[in-house]
Amino acid sequence: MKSFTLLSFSLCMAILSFAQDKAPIAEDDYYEVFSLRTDTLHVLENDFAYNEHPFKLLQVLPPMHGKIDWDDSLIYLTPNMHFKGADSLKYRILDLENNLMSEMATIYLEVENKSFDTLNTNNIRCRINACGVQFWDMDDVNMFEAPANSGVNAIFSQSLWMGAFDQDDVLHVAGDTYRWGADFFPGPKLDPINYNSEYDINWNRVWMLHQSDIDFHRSHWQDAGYEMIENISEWPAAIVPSYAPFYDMDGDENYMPENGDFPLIKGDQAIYFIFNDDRDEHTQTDGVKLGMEIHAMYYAYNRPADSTLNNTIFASYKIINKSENDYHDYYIGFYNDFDIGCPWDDYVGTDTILNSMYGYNATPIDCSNQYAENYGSLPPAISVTALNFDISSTITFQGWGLVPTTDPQIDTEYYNYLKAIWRDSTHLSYGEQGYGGTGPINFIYPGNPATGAGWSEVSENNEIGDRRGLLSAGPYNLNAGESIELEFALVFARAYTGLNLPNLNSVELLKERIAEIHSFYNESLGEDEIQLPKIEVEIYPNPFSDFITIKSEINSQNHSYSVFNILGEEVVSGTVQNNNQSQINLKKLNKGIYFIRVSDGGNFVTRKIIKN
Ligand SMILES: [Ca+2]
Ligand SMILES: [Ca+2]
Ligand SMILES: [Ca+2]
Ligand SMILES: [Ca+2]
Repeated sequence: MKSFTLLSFSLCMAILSFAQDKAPIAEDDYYEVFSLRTDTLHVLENDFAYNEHPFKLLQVLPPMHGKIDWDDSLIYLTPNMHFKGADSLKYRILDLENNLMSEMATIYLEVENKSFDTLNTNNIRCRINACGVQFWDMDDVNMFEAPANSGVNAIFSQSLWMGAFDQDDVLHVAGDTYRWGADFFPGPKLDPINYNSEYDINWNRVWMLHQSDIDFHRSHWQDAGYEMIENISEWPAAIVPSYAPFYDMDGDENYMPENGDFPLIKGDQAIYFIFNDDRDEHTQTDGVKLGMEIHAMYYAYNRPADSTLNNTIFASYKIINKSENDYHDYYIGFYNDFDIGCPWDDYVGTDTILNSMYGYNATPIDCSNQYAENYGSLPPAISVTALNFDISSTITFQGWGLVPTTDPQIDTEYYNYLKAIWRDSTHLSYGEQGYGGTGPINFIYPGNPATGAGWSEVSENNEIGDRRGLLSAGPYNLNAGESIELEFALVFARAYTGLNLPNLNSVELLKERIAEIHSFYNESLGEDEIQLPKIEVEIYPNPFSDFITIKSEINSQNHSYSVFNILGEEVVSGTVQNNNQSQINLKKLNKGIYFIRVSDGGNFVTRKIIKN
């Protein structure tokens, strides 16, 4: 937090003598503040009243994105959880002797906030939030922009739902929609004694990394003067190793990036965060807490030549049961508010073969709307595609209309929807809009809208409108301490050609792309495993006293070694003469920690060594 005087005080002093009944002067102020942190604003320090009259705060108008409290001389400001950027508040002061008040002064704020960041490495640009509700700012603006920088969005929001029975058959439910209430909170599940404002500030955070940031760290961590970026030095594994995946270069099971350890991410760019359903009571579903901690990563590939990968966002959710309960009939759902540009003319569907629920425009030309940019004559389609699990049900419900098919109000209704059961406990059924149809079914609109085969919104000629949907998986058993990892993709397709109506051409292209994403995912399983140098080296003894031996199978003219101190300065180097086993004299080094790098001219390995 910084503040400075905008107008010279001495100039004001010069005109003091003319002013028996002049109003006091409140000068503008400037502060850098931080989301959720309460700062004291000493705004009167650059203000004055004439003739050294005493003065006090008279009126304070709050900022757009924060809460305030104030007394005669100080303002206490707490910026909102989800806002970042410029904001301002206003105040005036009162001369306590002549009772005149000042003009309004402005306090300009720059609000810093690490609770969200943007995936922007390919044709989709989206906002990722630490609290678990994705793509919108919890206020009015959403970002799942496709194509990137077009100003047009394909999804409004996404959030996690879950429900299960414990060993005593008590139902536990968590689920967010639009943050009217909240069931999920940023941060790990801890002993409640640790849930305080400091925890809230520290964990209201995401970590964004490019693979290139990590590559840079891997090749420069030993360089003198190297300063690693904050998201590498403060990767959550630095707090608790199990909080985030990392490569343990020195094998000590702790995340020490200064020793060459590095974060493990998927894709070319990733945003990582931790959230839980334990921090507070559930005010969205009113459900009983499950005690889950979720480690989530959204990631993307920058592949301009591959229009499928370049139009896909991936997500990975590792859900850890940190409670003492053994859960059964555990269902997990992803709630998606598809908004294909203009939200008032959309449809949804399910493709059970492709493990996907998708949204598409009901009409060949996207509607226009004062709030949202539209896609015009070539509306796209977008899916949520389960990658490493089978979907067990899909359903859509509305904010209005036939009561049993509207938004859930209480925990049992959220749990019903996770199992494709309406609010009144009747099951989703085949035909019309899935209520009162011809027999129970687990998936809504599984027909093909492009060909007209089966049950779809096109076959029913449904009224167009705003659509959202829930894609669920289960039932699972999840005992205390166990975890489950679910991965899905958000696949986007906008067809520019085709034999059908443009909106349905996009559905067909979407299905082709989903199939490609399934192949990519299945083929690349394991391929994302970190590519470590392929040279095998043994270095011993370690700790050592005077000599160390390098043993390897390298047959190269350029087989060399370098020894670095903990400041990254090279202290010894040379070529390895005998390729199989070479003893190096390190008598001249002081006792302490060093790193030895052995290279074959291309690859290298680095090991920590200790001189006793
Ligand atoms: Ca001031
Ligand atoms: Ca380590
Ligand atoms: Ca639309
Ligand atoms: Ca919608």
